[in-house]
Amino acid sequence: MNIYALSSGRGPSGIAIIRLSGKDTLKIAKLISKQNNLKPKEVNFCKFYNPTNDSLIDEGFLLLFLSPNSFTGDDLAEFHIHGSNAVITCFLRVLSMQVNSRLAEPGEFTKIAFQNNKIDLIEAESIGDLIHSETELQRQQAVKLVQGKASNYYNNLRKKLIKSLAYIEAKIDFAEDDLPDSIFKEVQKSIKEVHNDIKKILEDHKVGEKIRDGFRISIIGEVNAGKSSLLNLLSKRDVAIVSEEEGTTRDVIETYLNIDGYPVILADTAGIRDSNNEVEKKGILLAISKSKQADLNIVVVDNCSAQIDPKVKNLINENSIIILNKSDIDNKKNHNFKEALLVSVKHNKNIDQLIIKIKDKLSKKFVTTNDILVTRERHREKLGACLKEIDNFLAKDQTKDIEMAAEDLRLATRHLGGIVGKVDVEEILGSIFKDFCIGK
Ligand SMILES: Nc1nc2c(ncn2[C@@H]2O[C@H](COP(=O)(O)OP(=O)(O)OP(=O)(O)O)[C@@H](O)[C@H]2O)c(=O)[nH]1
Ligand SMILES: [Mg+2]
Repeated sequence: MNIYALSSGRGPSGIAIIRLSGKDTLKIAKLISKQNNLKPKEVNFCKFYNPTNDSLIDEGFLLLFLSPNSFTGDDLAEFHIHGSNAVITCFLRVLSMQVNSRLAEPGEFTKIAFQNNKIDLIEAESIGDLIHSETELQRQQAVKLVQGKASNYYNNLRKKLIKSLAYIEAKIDFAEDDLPDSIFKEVQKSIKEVHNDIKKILEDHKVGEKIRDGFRISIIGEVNAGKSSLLNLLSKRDVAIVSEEEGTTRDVIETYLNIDGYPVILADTAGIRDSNNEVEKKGILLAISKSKQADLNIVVVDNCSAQIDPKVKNLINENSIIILNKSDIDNKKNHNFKEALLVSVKHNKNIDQLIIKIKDKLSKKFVTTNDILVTRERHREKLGACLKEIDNFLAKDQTKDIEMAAEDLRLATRHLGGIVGKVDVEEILGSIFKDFCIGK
Protein backbone atom coordinates (compact mmCIF):
# COMPACT_ATOMS: atom_id res chain seq x y z
CA MET A 1 0.00 0.00 0.00
CA ASN A 2 1.23 3.52 -0.84
CA ILE A 3 0.42 6.28 1.58
CA TYR A 4 0.41 10.00 0.97
CA ALA A 5 -0.32 13.14 2.97
CA LEU A 6 0.29 16.83 3.21
CA SER A 7 3.35 17.00 5.46
CA SER A 8 3.59 20.77 5.78
CA GLY A 9 0.96 22.91 7.51
CA ARG A 10 -2.32 23.71 5.80
CA GLY A 11 -2.08 26.65 3.40
CA PRO A 12 -2.22 29.17 2.07
CA SER A 13 1.55 29.33 2.17
CA GLY A 14 4.43 29.77 -0.26
CA ILE A 15 5.20 26.09 -0.46
CA ALA A 16 3.43 22.93 0.56
CA ILE A 17 5.08 19.51 0.81
CA ILE A 18 3.20 16.35 0.00
CA ARG A 19 4.81 13.05 0.84
CA LEU A 20 4.23 9.74 -0.83
CA SER A 21 5.71 6.49 0.45
CA GLY A 22 5.38 2.89 -0.69
CA LYS A 23 6.56 0.49 -3.32
CA ASP A 24 4.80 2.23 -6.26
CA THR A 25 6.23 5.64 -5.35
CA LEU A 26 8.68 5.83 -8.23
CA LYS A 27 6.06 4.70 -10.77
CA ILE A 28 3.56 7.29 -9.53
CA ALA A 29 6.18 10.05 -9.37
CA LYS A 30 7.19 9.34 -12.99
CA LEU A 31 3.57 9.28 -14.10
CA ILE A 32 2.64 12.56 -12.47
CA SER A 33 5.84 14.39 -13.46
CA LYS A 34 6.07 12.83 -16.91
CA GLN A 35 9.81 12.44 -16.27
CA ASN A 36 11.52 9.10 -16.64
CA ASN A 37 14.95 10.12 -15.41
CA LEU A 38 14.11 11.38 -11.92
CA LYS A 39 17.26 11.50 -9.80
CA PRO A 40 17.19 10.34 -6.20
CA LYS A 41 18.47 12.72 -3.51
CA GLU A 42 18.53 15.58 -5.97
CA VAL A 43 16.19 18.42 -6.66
CA ASN A 44 14.12 17.51 -9.71
CA PHE A 45 12.36 20.48 -11.22
CA CYS A 46 9.05 19.22 -12.62
CA LYS A 47 5.66 20.06 -13.93
CA PHE A 48 2.98 17.91 -12.31
CA TYR A 49 0.04 16.57 -14.32
CA ASN A 50 -3.21 14.81 -13.66
CA PRO A 51 -2.66 11.55 -15.61
CA THR A 52 -6.36 10.99 -16.22
CA ASN A 53 -6.85 14.09 -18.38
CA ASP A 54 -3.27 15.29 -18.86
CA SER A 55 -4.04 18.69 -17.32
CA LEU A 56 -1.34 20.62 -15.49
CA ILE A 57 -1.74 20.73 -11.69
CA ASP A 58 1.25 22.90 -10.76
CA GLU A 59 5.01 23.08 -11.11
CA GLY A 60 7.56 22.59 -8.37
CA PHE A 61 10.27 20.31 -7.03
CA LEU A 62 10.31 16.60 -6.57
CA LEU A 63 12.70 14.91 -4.14
CA LEU A 64 13.09 11.19 -4.37
CA PHE A 65 14.55 8.86 -1.74
CA LEU A 66 14.88 5.23 -2.67
CA SER A 67 14.56 2.33 -0.24
CA PRO A 68 16.21 1.80 2.20
CA ASN A 69 17.70 5.30 2.23
CA SER A 70 14.59 7.22 3.11
CA PHE A 71 12.84 8.34 6.27
CA THR A 72 10.34 5.50 6.11
CA GLY A 73 12.75 2.93 4.71
CA ASP A 74 10.42 2.47 1.70
CA ASP A 75 10.64 4.48 -1.53
CA LEU A 76 9.57 8.01 -0.68
CA ALA A 77 8.82 11.11 -2.74
CA GLU A 78 8.33 14.68 -1.63
CA PHE A 79 6.39 16.98 -3.93
CA HIS A 80 7.11 20.64 -3.22
CA ILE A 81 4.24 22.55 -4.72
CA HIS A 82 2.57 25.94 -4.22
CA GLY A 83 0.76 26.03 -0.90
CA SER A 84 -2.74 27.07 -1.88
CA ASN A 85 -5.69 25.03 -0.72
CA ALA A 86 -6.80 24.45 -4.31
CA VAL A 87 -3.40 23.13 -5.46
CA ILE A 88 -3.08 20.90 -2.40
CA THR A 89 -6.59 19.51 -2.77
CA CYS A 90 -6.11 18.83 -6.48
CA PHE A 91 -2.75 17.10 -5.90
CA LEU A 92 -4.12 14.92 -3.10
CA ARG A 93 -7.10 13.96 -5.25
CA VAL A 94 -4.79 12.90 -8.09
CA LEU A 95 -2.73 10.79 -5.68
CA SER A 96 -5.89 9.17 -4.33
CA MET A 97 -6.61 7.88 -7.83
CA GLN A 98 -3.27 6.07 -8.14
CA VAL A 99 -2.82 2.33 -7.63
CA ASN A 100 -3.00 1.06 -4.05
CA SER A 101 -2.81 4.58 -2.67
CA ARG A 102 -4.58 6.06 0.30
CA LEU A 103 -4.26 8.99 2.70
CA ALA A 104 -1.81 8.28 5.52
CA GLU A 105 -3.05 7.99 9.08
CA PRO A 106 -1.62 10.31 11.74
CA GLY A 107 1.99 9.33 12.43
CA GLU A 108 1.96 6.57 9.82
CA PHE A 109 5.19 7.64 8.07
CA THR A 110 6.99 7.47 11.42
CA LYS A 111 5.30 4.17 12.27
CA ILE A 112 6.58 2.65 9.03
CA ALA A 113 10.06 4.06 9.79
CA PHE A 114 9.91 2.23 13.11
CA GLN A 115 8.63 -0.99 11.55
CA ASN A 116 11.43 -0.83 8.98
CA ASN A 117 13.95 -0.40 11.81
CA LYS A 118 14.94 3.09 10.71
CA ILE A 119 14.26 4.46 14.19
CA ASP A 120 13.44 2.98 17.60
CA LEU A 121 10.46 3.76 19.79
CA ILE A 122 12.11 6.54 21.81
CA GLU A 123 13.19 8.24 18.61
CA ALA A 124 9.69 7.87 17.17
CA GLU A 125 8.15 9.35 20.30
CA SER A 126 10.62 12.21 20.34
CA ILE A 127 9.86 13.08 16.71
CA GLY A 128 6.26 13.48 17.92
CA ASP A 129 7.47 15.63 20.82
CA LEU A 130 9.57 17.77 18.51
CA ILE A 131 6.60 18.40 16.23
CA HIS A 132 4.47 19.39 19.19
CA SER A 133 7.17 21.35 21.03
CA GLU A 134 6.02 24.84 21.87
CA THR A 135 8.81 26.18 24.03
CA GLU A 136 12.59 26.29 23.73
CA LEU A 137 13.11 23.80 26.56
CA GLN A 138 10.75 21.32 24.94
CA ARG A 139 12.54 21.69 21.63
CA GLN A 140 15.96 21.15 23.23
CA GLN A 141 14.77 18.04 25.06
CA ALA A 142 13.05 16.50 22.04
CA VAL A 143 15.93 17.17 19.68
CA LYS A 144 18.36 15.44 22.08
CA LEU A 145 16.12 12.37 22.11
CA VAL A 146 15.77 12.37 18.33
CA GLN A 147 19.58 12.12 18.17
CA GLY A 148 19.29 8.78 19.96
CA LYS A 149 21.27 9.59 23.10
CA ALA A 150 18.73 8.00 25.44
CA SER A 151 18.27 5.05 23.10
CA ASN A 152 22.00 4.32 23.17
CA TYR A 153 22.06 4.59 26.93
CA TYR A 154 19.18 2.15 27.42
CA ASN A 155 20.57 -0.22 24.80
CA ASN A 156 23.90 -0.32 26.64
CA LEU A 157 22.20 -1.07 29.96
CA ARG A 158 20.23 -3.79 28.25
CA LYS A 159 23.38 -5.30 26.75
CA LYS A 160 24.87 -5.42 30.23
CA LEU A 161 21.82 -7.31 31.53
CA ILE A 162 21.93 -9.71 28.60
CA LYS A 163 25.60 -10.41 29.19
CA SER A 164 24.96 -11.24 32.84
CA LEU A 165 22.02 -13.40 31.86
CA ALA A 166 24.22 -15.28 29.42
CA TYR A 167 26.70 -16.07 32.21
CA ILE A 168 23.95 -17.32 34.51
CA GLU A 169 22.45 -19.44 31.74
CA ALA A 170 25.85 -20.91 30.99
CA LYS A 171 26.13 -21.84 34.63
CA ILE A 172 22.74 -23.59 34.43
CA ASP A 173 23.51 -25.38 31.15
CA PHE A 174 27.00 -26.45 32.06
CA ALA A 175 26.55 -27.12 35.76
CA GLU A 176 28.95 -30.02 35.67
CA ASP A 177 31.71 -28.04 34.01
CA ASP A 178 34.25 -25.89 35.68
CA LEU A 179 32.72 -22.47 35.34
CA PRO A 180 34.18 -20.60 38.32
CA ASP A 181 31.85 -19.43 41.07
CA SER A 182 33.43 -16.00 40.76
CA ILE A 183 31.07 -15.56 37.82
CA PHE A 184 28.32 -14.83 40.33
CA LYS A 185 30.38 -12.05 41.87
CA GLU A 186 31.02 -10.44 38.51
CA VAL A 187 27.37 -10.72 37.52
CA GLN A 188 26.30 -9.22 40.83
CA LYS A 189 28.67 -6.30 40.40
CA SER A 190 27.43 -5.59 36.91
CA ILE A 191 23.76 -5.89 37.90
CA LYS A 192 24.31 -3.55 40.85
CA GLU A 193 25.77 -0.97 38.46
CA VAL A 194 22.69 -1.24 36.24
CA HIS A 195 20.53 -0.92 39.35
CA ASN A 196 22.27 2.28 40.42
CA ASP A 197 22.10 3.78 36.94
CA ILE A 198 18.37 3.19 36.66
CA LYS A 199 17.76 4.45 40.19
CA LYS A 200 19.59 7.64 39.39
CA ILE A 201 17.52 8.16 36.25
CA LEU A 202 14.31 7.70 38.23
CA GLU A 203 15.31 10.17 40.95
CA ASP A 204 15.01 13.16 38.66
CA HIS A 205 12.06 15.13 40.11
CA LYS A 206 10.26 14.15 36.90
CA VAL A 207 11.98 17.00 35.08
CA GLY A 208 11.72 15.34 31.68
CA GLU A 209 7.99 14.76 31.96
CA LYS A 210 7.48 18.29 33.27
CA ILE A 211 9.35 19.81 30.35
CA ARG A 212 7.21 17.76 28.01
CA ASP A 213 3.82 18.24 29.72
CA GLY A 214 4.29 21.61 31.46
CA PHE A 215 5.13 22.81 34.98
CA ARG A 216 2.07 23.24 37.16
CA ILE A 217 1.62 26.60 38.84
CA SER A 218 -1.47 27.38 40.96
CA ILE A 219 -2.67 30.83 41.94
CA ILE A 220 -4.19 30.63 45.39
CA GLY A 221 -5.28 33.04 48.11
CA GLU A 222 -8.22 34.68 49.77
CA VAL A 223 -11.28 35.91 47.90
CA ASN A 224 -10.92 39.16 45.98
CA ALA A 225 -7.14 39.25 46.31
CA GLY A 226 -6.72 39.59 42.54
CA LYS A 227 -6.00 35.98 41.54
CA SER A 228 -8.13 35.96 38.40
CA SER A 229 -6.77 39.39 37.47
CA LEU A 230 -3.27 37.93 37.67
CA LEU A 231 -4.20 34.92 35.52
CA ASN A 232 -5.59 37.27 32.87
CA LEU A 233 -2.55 39.51 32.99
CA LEU A 234 -0.04 36.66 32.69
CA SER A 235 -1.94 34.93 29.91
CA LYS A 236 -2.56 38.28 28.16
CA ARG A 237 -6.26 37.58 27.63
CA ASP A 238 -9.51 37.51 29.58
CA VAL A 239 -9.67 33.90 30.60
CA ALA A 240 -11.32 34.28 34.00
CA ILE A 241 -14.09 36.56 35.23
CA VAL A 242 -12.84 39.40 37.41
CA SER A 243 -15.26 41.11 39.76
CA GLU A 244 -15.26 43.04 43.00
CA GLU A 245 -17.77 40.53 44.30
CA GLU A 246 -16.13 38.08 46.71
CA GLY A 247 -16.11 34.44 45.68
CA THR A 248 -16.35 35.03 41.91
CA THR A 249 -14.17 32.10 40.85
CA ARG A 250 -15.46 28.67 41.79
CA ASP A 251 -13.94 26.26 39.32
CA VAL A 252 -10.28 25.75 38.50
CA ILE A 253 -9.42 27.67 35.32
CA GLU A 254 -6.27 26.54 33.53
CA THR A 255 -4.28 28.15 30.75
CA TYR A 256 -1.10 27.12 29.02
CA LEU A 257 1.78 29.61 29.00
CA ASN A 258 5.31 29.83 27.73
CA ILE A 259 7.32 31.69 30.36
CA ASP A 260 10.69 32.29 28.73
CA GLY A 261 10.95 28.75 27.46
CA TYR A 262 9.35 27.09 30.47
CA PRO A 263 6.10 25.41 29.51
CA VAL A 264 3.63 26.23 32.28
CA ILE A 265 0.07 25.22 33.08
CA LEU A 266 -1.25 28.09 35.16
CA ALA A 267 -4.36 27.48 37.28
CA ASP A 268 -6.62 30.12 38.82
CA THR A 269 -8.60 28.82 41.78
CA ALA A 270 -11.46 29.76 44.09
CA GLY A 271 -10.64 32.16 46.91
CA ILE A 272 -10.20 30.39 50.22
CA ARG A 273 -12.52 31.39 53.07
CA ASP A 274 -15.15 29.89 55.39
CA SER A 275 -18.21 29.48 53.27
CA ASN A 276 -21.65 27.95 53.70
CA ASN A 277 -22.33 27.75 50.03
CA GLU A 278 -22.01 24.14 48.83
CA VAL A 279 -20.70 25.03 45.36
CA GLU A 280 -18.14 27.44 46.75
CA LYS A 281 -17.07 24.86 49.34
CA LYS A 282 -16.38 22.37 46.55
CA GLY A 283 -14.39 25.02 44.70
CA ILE A 284 -12.29 25.71 47.79
CA LEU A 285 -11.51 22.00 48.22
CA LEU A 286 -10.45 21.90 44.57
CA ALA A 287 -8.26 24.95 45.12
CA ILE A 288 -6.51 23.32 48.07
CA SER A 289 -5.93 20.07 46.22
CA LYS A 290 -4.61 21.93 43.12
CA SER A 291 -2.22 23.84 45.32
CA LYS A 292 -0.89 20.60 46.77
CA GLN A 293 -0.33 19.05 43.34
CA ALA A 294 1.36 22.15 41.95
CA ASP A 295 5.09 22.50 41.36
CA LEU A 296 4.77 26.09 42.47
CA ASN A 297 2.09 28.22 44.15
CA ILE A 298 1.63 31.93 43.70
CA VAL A 299 -0.09 33.04 46.91
CA VAL A 300 -1.94 36.29 46.29
CA VAL A 301 -2.52 38.41 49.38
CA ASP A 302 -4.57 41.60 49.35
CA ASN A 303 -2.17 44.13 50.83
CA CYS A 304 -5.10 46.06 52.26
CA SER A 305 -6.66 43.19 54.21
CA ALA A 306 -5.75 43.16 57.85
CA GLN A 307 -5.51 39.43 58.40
CA ILE A 308 -4.88 36.35 56.38
CA ASP A 309 -7.00 33.24 56.64
CA PRO A 310 -4.99 30.55 58.45
CA LYS A 311 -6.05 28.05 55.77
CA VAL A 312 -4.16 30.15 53.22
CA LYS A 313 -1.20 30.55 55.56
CA ASN A 314 -1.04 26.78 55.95
CA LEU A 315 -0.58 26.33 52.22
CA ILE A 316 2.56 28.46 52.15
CA ASN A 317 5.77 26.44 51.89
CA GLU A 318 9.09 26.47 50.08
CA ASN A 319 7.24 26.03 46.78
CA SER A 320 5.38 29.31 47.19
CA ILE A 321 5.88 32.81 45.92
CA ILE A 322 3.91 35.34 47.97
CA ILE A 323 2.71 38.51 46.31
CA LEU A 324 1.14 41.43 48.16
CA ASN A 325 -1.31 42.80 45.63
CA LYS A 326 -3.03 46.17 45.23
CA SER A 327 0.07 48.18 46.05
CA ASP A 328 -1.60 51.07 44.24
CA ILE A 329 -4.02 51.51 47.15
CA ASP A 330 -2.52 53.47 49.96
CA ASN A 331 -3.80 51.32 52.79
CA LYS A 332 -1.11 48.73 53.33
CA LYS A 333 -1.12 46.49 56.34
CA ASN A 334 2.58 45.56 56.39
CA HIS A 335 2.27 41.82 56.42
CA ASN A 336 5.63 40.56 57.49
CA PHE A 337 6.21 37.85 54.96
CA LYS A 338 9.81 37.26 54.14
CA GLU A 339 10.57 37.75 50.47
CA ALA A 340 7.05 38.82 49.56
CA LEU A 341 6.73 40.82 46.38
CA LEU A 342 4.73 44.04 46.40
CA VAL A 343 2.77 44.30 43.15
CA SER A 344 -0.21 45.87 41.53
CA VAL A 345 -1.85 43.54 39.08
CA LYS A 346 -4.26 46.23 38.03
CA HIS A 347 -1.45 48.60 37.03
CA ASN A 348 0.97 45.88 35.90
CA LYS A 349 3.49 46.98 38.50
CA ASN A 350 6.35 44.68 39.48
CA ILE A 351 4.88 41.79 37.50
CA ASP A 352 8.19 41.53 35.62
CA GLN A 353 9.81 40.83 39.01
CA LEU A 354 7.23 38.11 39.63
CA ILE A 355 8.08 36.48 36.31
CA ILE A 356 11.79 36.56 37.18
CA LYS A 357 10.99 34.90 40.52
CA ILE A 358 8.89 32.21 38.84
CA LYS A 359 11.71 31.37 36.43
CA ASP A 360 14.22 31.40 39.24
CA LYS A 361 12.15 29.01 41.36
CA LEU A 362 11.49 26.67 38.45
CA SER A 363 15.12 26.55 37.39
CA LYS A 364 16.30 25.89 40.97
CA LYS A 365 13.63 23.34 41.69
CA PHE A 366 14.14 21.36 38.55
CA VAL A 367 17.86 21.14 38.21
CA THR A 368 19.09 17.71 37.42
CA THR A 369 22.53 16.41 36.70
CA ASN A 370 21.03 13.55 34.74
CA ASP A 371 21.88 13.52 31.11
CA ILE A 372 19.14 11.05 30.35
CA LEU A 373 15.71 12.42 31.15
CA VAL A 374 12.59 10.32 31.40
CA THR A 375 10.01 12.10 29.27
CA ARG A 376 7.05 9.79 29.54
CA GLU A 377 5.21 7.79 32.14
CA ARG A 378 5.59 4.77 29.84
CA HIS A 379 9.38 4.90 30.23
CA ARG A 380 9.11 5.45 33.98
CA GLU A 381 6.87 2.39 34.36
CA LYS A 382 9.24 0.19 32.36
CA LEU A 383 12.26 1.39 34.33
CA GLY A 384 10.39 0.80 37.61
CA ALA A 385 9.39 -2.70 36.54
CA CYS A 386 12.95 -3.45 35.47
CA LEU A 387 14.28 -2.24 38.82
CA LYS A 388 11.81 -4.47 40.66
CA GLU A 389 13.07 -7.55 38.84
CA ILE A 390 16.66 -6.56 39.54
CA ASP A 391 15.77 -6.17 43.22
CA ASN A 392 14.29 -9.68 43.15
CA PHE A 393 17.49 -10.95 41.57
CA LEU A 394 19.76 -9.26 44.10
CA ALA A 395 17.65 -10.45 47.05
CA LYS A 396 18.20 -14.09 46.07
CA ASP A 397 21.04 -16.43 46.79
CA GLN A 398 21.78 -16.77 43.09
CA THR A 399 23.97 -19.82 43.58
CA LYS A 400 21.04 -21.80 45.00
CA ASP A 401 18.08 -20.20 43.23
CA ILE A 402 19.83 -20.03 39.91
CA GLU A 403 16.83 -20.82 37.67
CA MET A 404 14.69 -18.17 39.34
CA ALA A 405 17.55 -15.68 39.28
CA ALA A 406 17.86 -16.17 35.52
CA GLU A 407 14.14 -15.57 35.16
CA ASP A 408 14.45 -12.29 37.11
CA LEU A 409 17.11 -11.09 34.69
CA ARG A 410 15.10 -12.21 31.69
CA LEU A 411 12.11 -10.15 32.87
CA ALA A 412 14.33 -7.16 33.71
CA THR A 413 15.81 -7.29 30.20
CA ARG A 414 12.36 -7.46 28.67
CA HIS A 415 11.12 -4.41 30.60
CA LEU A 416 14.15 -2.37 29.63
CA GLY A 417 13.86 -3.45 26.00
CA GLY A 418 10.24 -2.26 25.99
CA ILE A 419 11.43 1.35 26.27
CA VAL A 420 13.22 1.34 22.93
CA GLY A 421 10.73 -1.12 21.46
CA LYS A 422 12.63 -4.36 21.41
CA VAL A 423 9.65 -6.33 22.75
CA ASP A 424 5.93 -5.99 23.45
CA VAL A 425 5.78 -3.70 20.50
CA GLU A 426 2.30 -4.15 19.06
CA GLU A 427 0.40 -3.21 22.19
CA ILE A 428 2.23 0.10 22.58
CA LEU A 429 2.40 1.08 18.92
CA GLY A 430 -1.17 2.32 18.69
CA SER A 431 -0.95 4.50 21.76
CA ILE A 432 2.24 6.19 20.63
CA PHE A 433 1.44 6.99 17.02
CA LYS A 434 -2.16 8.06 17.47
CA ASP A 435 -1.05 11.45 18.87
CA PHE A 436 0.93 12.32 15.75
CA CYS A 437 -0.32 14.57 13.02
CA ILE A 438 -1.14 13.33 9.53
CA GLY A 439 1.83 13.60 7.19
CA LYS A 440 4.43 12.64 9.80
N1 LIG B 1 -6.80 48.59 43.16
C1 LIG B 1 -6.54 47.37 42.70
N2 LIG B 1 -7.53 46.51 42.48
C2 LIG B 1 -7.25 45.29 42.02
C3 LIG B 1 -5.94 44.88 41.75
N3 LIG B 1 -5.95 43.60 41.31
C4 LIG B 1 -7.25 43.23 41.27
N4 LIG B 1 -8.05 44.26 41.70
C5 LIG B 1 -9.50 44.28 41.81
O1 LIG B 1 -9.88 43.39 42.85
C6 LIG B 1 -11.16 42.81 42.56
C7 LIG B 1 -11.07 41.31 42.64
O2 LIG B 1 -10.24 40.83 41.61
P1 LIG B 1 -10.28 39.31 41.11
O3 LIG B 1 -9.17 39.17 40.17
O4 LIG B 1 -11.64 38.94 40.67
O5 LIG B 1 -9.95 38.61 42.49
P2 LIG B 1 -9.95 37.05 42.83
O6 LIG B 1 -8.88 36.82 43.80
O7 LIG B 1 -9.95 36.25 41.59
O8 LIG B 1 -11.36 36.90 43.56
P3 LIG B 1 -12.26 35.60 43.77
O9 LIG B 1 -12.40 34.90 42.46
O10 LIG B 1 -13.55 36.16 44.24
O11 LIG B 1 -11.60 34.76 44.80
C8 LIG B 1 -11.54 43.31 41.18
O12 LIG B 1 -12.42 44.40 41.31
C9 LIG B 1 -10.22 43.75 40.57
O13 LIG B 1 -10.37 44.78 39.62
C10 LIG B 1 -4.89 45.83 42.00
O14 LIG B 1 -3.70 45.58 41.80
N5 LIG B 1 -5.25 47.04 42.49
MG1 LIG C 1 -11.20 34.86 40.86
